[in-house]
Amino acid sequence: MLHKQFYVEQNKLEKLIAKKNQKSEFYNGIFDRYKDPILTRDHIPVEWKYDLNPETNPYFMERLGVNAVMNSGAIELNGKFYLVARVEGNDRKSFFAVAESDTGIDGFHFWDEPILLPDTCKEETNVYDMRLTKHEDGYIYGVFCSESKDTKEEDLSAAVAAAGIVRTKDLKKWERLDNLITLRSPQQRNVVLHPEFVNGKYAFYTRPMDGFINTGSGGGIGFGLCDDIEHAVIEEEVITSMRKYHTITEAKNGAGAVPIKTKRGWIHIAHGVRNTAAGLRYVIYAFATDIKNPQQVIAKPSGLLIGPLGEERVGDVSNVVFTNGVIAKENGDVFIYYASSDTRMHVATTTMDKLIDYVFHTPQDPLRSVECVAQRIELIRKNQEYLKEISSFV
Ligand code: M1P
Repeated sequence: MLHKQFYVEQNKLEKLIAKKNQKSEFYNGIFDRYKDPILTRDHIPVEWKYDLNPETNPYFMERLGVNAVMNSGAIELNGKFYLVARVEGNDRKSFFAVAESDTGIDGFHFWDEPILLPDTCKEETNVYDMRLTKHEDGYIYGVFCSESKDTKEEDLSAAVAAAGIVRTKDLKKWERLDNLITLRSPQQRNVVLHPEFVNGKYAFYTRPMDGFINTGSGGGIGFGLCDDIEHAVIEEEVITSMRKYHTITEAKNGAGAVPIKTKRGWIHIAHGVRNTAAGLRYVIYAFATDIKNPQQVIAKPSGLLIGPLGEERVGDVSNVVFTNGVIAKENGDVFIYYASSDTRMHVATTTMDKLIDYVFHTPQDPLRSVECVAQRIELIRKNQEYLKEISSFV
């Protein structure tokens, strides 16, 4: 017989999954936010955490708790929304699990079991932050951070980050390929596979780093090509989107979701990091690159697109929003999946037309306070003129 608490927990889970999500009152004309997170540790199936047998678990205790559900890759398949979520156990190890929804804003529920990746990389300790690319070669690729202990350093927490690569056709059977090798960069995180061939080659956005935490001389988002995806090696890596002093990307600049193809160029939803007295602050921003030459930045609106707001500000790693998954539907609807404070998943919705307008018509960051004020005064004066003009018609 099942413990009576099983029914309580199962009921809570079913209610949570059935709860309809609603747009919040937040407004900026660019995207909508929603009242509820879409995926949290409370969405984890009961049988992933508890031993249901009263003989071996008489107190109905959690045996394998889950701490957080965050940074999720996203993909649309046959009209359904799928997230490959980063689930972090109470033991600090992350793993991947597929959750699906019919609407993209609510109803997300996990498949029966998390993904068990082929164990081909014995030194790997942790895996996280998968980006899902529907590539024109017919496969769905998952590129993620593969983390191992840095045995060359004495510091116990020293680690090495590399880009792991898997591929699938159905999100069920996963084939592990060799980790990406970048000849010029010792470490990589936030690597994204471009969905199309570039000059007949596989193209990656990279984020070279000197160390595990510090990007050091790693100047921002890089770009490189490789011939063989099964043994991917990037010989030449160029920095296409630099970090900049006193901007949202001063400390780190990393790719986020797989870029969206639009009539004006590739739109990238990425993350920028600055340092503060309270620690690193992560925000989401957007930019566009040329359709034929996806390493060339052609538009970069000023500042952040999504910053942590309200309850999003607090969590395991506070003051963080992070994205590694966007779904752009054929009808023009866009779903930006983002995690707040390394704790829970949210969605922001917009449309392709709005995103294009935002990216190509928001002014650029002039990089100095005095010029930012001049930019704002120009807007105010134009508005004053316009208000005068329309009031003369009344
Ligand atoms: O804790 C914030 C984020 O830190 C890392 O991102 P980055 O490599 O840009 O510093 C990642 O570990 C990410 O998972 C995490 O959300």
